[in-house]
Parts: sequence; C-alpha cells; structure tokens
Amino acid sequence: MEQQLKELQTEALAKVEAAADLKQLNDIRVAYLGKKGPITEVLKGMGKLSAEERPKMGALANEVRAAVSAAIEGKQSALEQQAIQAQLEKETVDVTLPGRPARTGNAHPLTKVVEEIEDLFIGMGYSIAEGPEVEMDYYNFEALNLPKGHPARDMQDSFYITEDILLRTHTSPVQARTMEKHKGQGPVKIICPGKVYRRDNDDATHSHQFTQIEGLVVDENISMGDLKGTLEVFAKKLFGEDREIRLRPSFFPFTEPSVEVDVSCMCGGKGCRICKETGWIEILGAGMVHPNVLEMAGFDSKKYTGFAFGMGPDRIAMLKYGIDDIRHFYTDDIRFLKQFAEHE
Ligand code: 2U9
Repeated sequence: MEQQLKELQTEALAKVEAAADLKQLNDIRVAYLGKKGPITEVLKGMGKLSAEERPKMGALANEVRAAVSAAIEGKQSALEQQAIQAQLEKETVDVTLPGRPARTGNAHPLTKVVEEIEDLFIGMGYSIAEGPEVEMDYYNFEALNLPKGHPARDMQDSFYITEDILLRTHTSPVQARTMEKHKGQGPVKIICPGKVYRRDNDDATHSHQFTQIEGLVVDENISMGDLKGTLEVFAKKLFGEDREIRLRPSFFPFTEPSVEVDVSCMCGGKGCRICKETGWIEILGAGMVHPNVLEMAGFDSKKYTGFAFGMGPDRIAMLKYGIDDIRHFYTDDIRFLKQFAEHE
C-alpha cells in the first residue's frame, strides 16, 4: 500500500507539472483529490492492515494528499501569472501611433443663421426674449389685434390643444408678453427667435414647423425712419455692404402702416433664377406697432410708438446656403447636416 501511495504521488506530481492550462489543472485536482479519486480507493484497503500499520498508512495518505494539493496550488499561481504576462504582452500599446480623430457634431444650419442674426441685433443693443411654444389664444391672436373671427386668423391656422390653447403660429406672443411685463414703461428693445407651427401641407417651400425671428422696439419718438435705418444696417451686415433694401406697402393686423422688405439680389439687379428676374428678394415683414396693440399691452399710444419686424430664418438659410427644400431642415438626414460642419 505504501508503494501504491508513493507511485500515486509521483504520477500526480508529474501530471501537475505537465498541465498546460488552468482547465487541465482543475481536471487533475478533481481526479486525484476528489472523493472518488485513487487515494481514497487505496485507503479503502486499510481494513486488511494490522492495527500498527493503519495509522502509518493514514499519515502517509495525508502527506500524499498535502503534497499533491501544494503542487496544484503552486502550479495554479504559476499558470495565472503566465496568463497575465501573455495578456500584457498581447496588449502593449504603441504610444507613437496617431490617435483616432474624435467625432464631433456641428450646429444645425438654422441654429447658425439664428445665432448670426441674434449677434447682429445684440450688437445694436437688443436683448433676446423667449416664450412658450404652447401658447394662449389671447397672446397669439387677441393681444395682437386679431380678435376671434378676424379674417387674418385664417392665414395662421394652428394645432389646437383646447379652444384657447394652441401651438403658437408666430413668435409675436413673446413680444406681447414682454410688453405686458414692462407695465407701460419704455423702452422695449427685443428680438424673439423661436419655433412656430402652422397647419399647412408640407412641400419644398412650406413646413408645418418653421422658425421665426421677430423684433420689437417701443419708446418715445420711434419713427418709420428708425425702422428703415435698422433694417438697412441689418441687411447689409447679413448679406453684404453692397446690398440695398426697399420697402413696399403691405398689411399686418398688428402694425400700421405695414411694409414688406426686399433686399437687392446678389445678381446686382440684372435678374436671375433666385430673384425670379426681378433683382429683389423678399426677406422681411415690418411696420409701426398698431396703437391697439400698444394699448392692450398697457402702453399709452399717445406717448409711445414702436416698430416691429419679422423674418423667417428658414428662408434666409435657404438663400444663404442654396438649399432647395425646406423639409431638409426637419428630416435630420445626417448627410445634409454634416455639410454645415466648420471643420472636417
Ligand atoms: C407685437 C407687435 C408687432 C411682428 C411682425 C411681421 C411684420 C412679419 C413674417 C415675415 C415672414 C413672419 O417669418 S414670417 O412668416 N412677419 O411680416 N411680423 S411685423 O409684429 C409685431 C409683433 C408683436 C406686440
């Protein structure tokens, strides 16, 4: 039996030494040290031994177990160490390789145009005012001289949440709210950029969602000359110093008198596809704030006058970048948007 146990030890130690990986080592552990292993089998024959021999064999069996177990543990840490070393060698980083360029996003073309226009007006002393896109009928229509049943409401059909709450059809309610906050005290000098909504059938030049920037100045002695001078400075800064503007009479319920504003075309007046051979491109609507609008917001229309204007950044961005379909702004095709990245 002693011989058998010693042979088992030699055999087990040789196998441990030869184990190539942790799985093989674990198989050896189960085979030699498990309950059904050969050491246990040998010890089953202990009944045949004399009382003198039995404890000696018991002690020897424990020694064999301990030796095999220690060898397995030693081999296990050696194999683990080897695995770490191999991984470290495999994962060496070549710090001299060039890095992968970080992917960066870019501003939406409408954001770029809106921010450029905001900067121009901030430079002229305007503040930026914002308001809710879900708006009350009062601020969207009533306060702007568009009472219920007014025919001009038909041009601005909206998405109604209730009879008195709707998605705003223009940013003008922001001006109405700002004037109300001033409690009849001038000056007010703001521009209001934002998203607006109208019930419309979408096509290349119409979208049920679009952007607006409207401006409002209310103070004593504000005249149509101030309006014209402001819009001339704005148009030259945005389109180029060589451009001219012209005003044509128009109608808006919230301004009186009202005008449409054209900027001379980049073709220099010769006529081209963009200006439809007229030499002029319509970019703005404007006018002197209607006395009813001033009074409804709490301003004394005998003391105060004001001008207001409105423009569509969608149309300006289309002119500026040569975009032929307004829907590109809202369908978020990454190939379209990426063209407005400043750096490639
Ligand atoms: C208040 C008083 C007056 C805002 C104005 C326009 C003329 C105008 C359109 C142009 C193209 C908007 O983008 S567009 O569809 N706007 O023509 N807007 S005057 O007048 C106001 C607004 C608020 C309290």
